[in-house]
Amino acid sequence: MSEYYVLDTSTIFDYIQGELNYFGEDSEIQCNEIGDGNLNLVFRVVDKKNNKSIIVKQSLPYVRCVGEDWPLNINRAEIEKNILEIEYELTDGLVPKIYKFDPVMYATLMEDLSDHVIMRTGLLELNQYPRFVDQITDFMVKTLLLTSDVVMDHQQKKELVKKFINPELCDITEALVYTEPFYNAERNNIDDFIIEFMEGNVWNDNEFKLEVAKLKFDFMTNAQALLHGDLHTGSIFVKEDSTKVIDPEFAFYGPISYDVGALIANLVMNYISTDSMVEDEEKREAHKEYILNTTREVIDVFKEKFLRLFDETVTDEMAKVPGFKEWYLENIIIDTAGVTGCEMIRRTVGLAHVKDLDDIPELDKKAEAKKINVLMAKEFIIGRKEIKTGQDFIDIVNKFYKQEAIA
Ligand code: SR1
Ligand code: MG
Repeated sequence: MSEYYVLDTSTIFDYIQGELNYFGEDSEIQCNEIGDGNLNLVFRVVDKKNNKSIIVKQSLPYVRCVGEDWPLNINRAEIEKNILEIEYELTDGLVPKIYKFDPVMYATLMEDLSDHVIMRTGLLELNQYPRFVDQITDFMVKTLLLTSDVVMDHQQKKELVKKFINPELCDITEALVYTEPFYNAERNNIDDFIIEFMEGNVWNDNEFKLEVAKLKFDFMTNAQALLHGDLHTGSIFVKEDSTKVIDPEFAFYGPISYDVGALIANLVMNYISTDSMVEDEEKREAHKEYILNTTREVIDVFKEKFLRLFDETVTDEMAKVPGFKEWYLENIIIDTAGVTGCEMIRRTVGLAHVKDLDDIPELDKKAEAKKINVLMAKEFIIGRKEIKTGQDFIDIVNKFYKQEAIA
């Protein structure tokens, strides 16, 4: 291709054949646009006869969920391709395999993972994933620790910092996660029932906002490791025995806590949603218990593997000083609690919400769930210095479910 154009279901088959000649002459093709994210087009093309399929992801020159009024650098497709290759290597395939990247069309042709489901959807259907904790902690520990100054040659690491400078996507996070939800910003997506509550509990609480400001500046200035940058349950594909992480277009060198905290927040929001939405008591309590155990284990197994891999791979002389690795990890967990809170608040009142909370059908229950979500988020942020273990995370969740409903 010599010029960029926006793909659609009528052009996608010829495009794939032109790039890869992927399908045979006898194929029976079905094409669908399956993207439900906020930014890009995603096509799934299947040859039903020969049981063969492929995914094509193309960047648009604007934010898909808003439209052409919000232009966005299409080069994010190349950042995503570059990081997927690194993550594939580091994690032995916990991300999709890339077949080809097209720098003119800003399109990536890659492995189809449709035998998996998006984790957010799977959790909302009350499914459980027995290999998830082991695989996602492997993903996080390997991608994060192995790209940090603890392990990498410092000059090579700085080359990666340069390569993965991602100003436009970081700007989105700085605005949508760390700024706009903390005042009555125009771009916020706020239910009427929560405006007064936000004024009373967040927007006028300067002591609390000071803690958020500290976390924001950590996000902007702490080039600790090569992050995924958007590791919520909508960026993870799962099935019974497999976990695959997708969509790392927000990747850049930032604080490790940003990836871990995004994941924990989305697990916690699923817990809150389950409590409000699932009527069958047995199913509801079983799923809530599964989510709490998963949350606890993600933190504890992450810590355990982090310390082990640290010992096996550390190269920096000063990082070998006794006590350093425990100090380093303790700060990551503290900030993980802070990020957990920020992600929970932005998914309640910021521009981009989550189905877990928005799909609660009864208005009263939705309002109560969103208020609990905000108050719990505040606890994660304000109390973060005391949060050191998986149990500390779930103690905060439990605290809210032992008290009476919030008016
Ligand atoms: C305009 S982009 C909104 C959100 O979608 C992405 O998945 C990121 O989470 C971003 O904050
Ligand atoms: Mg995404």
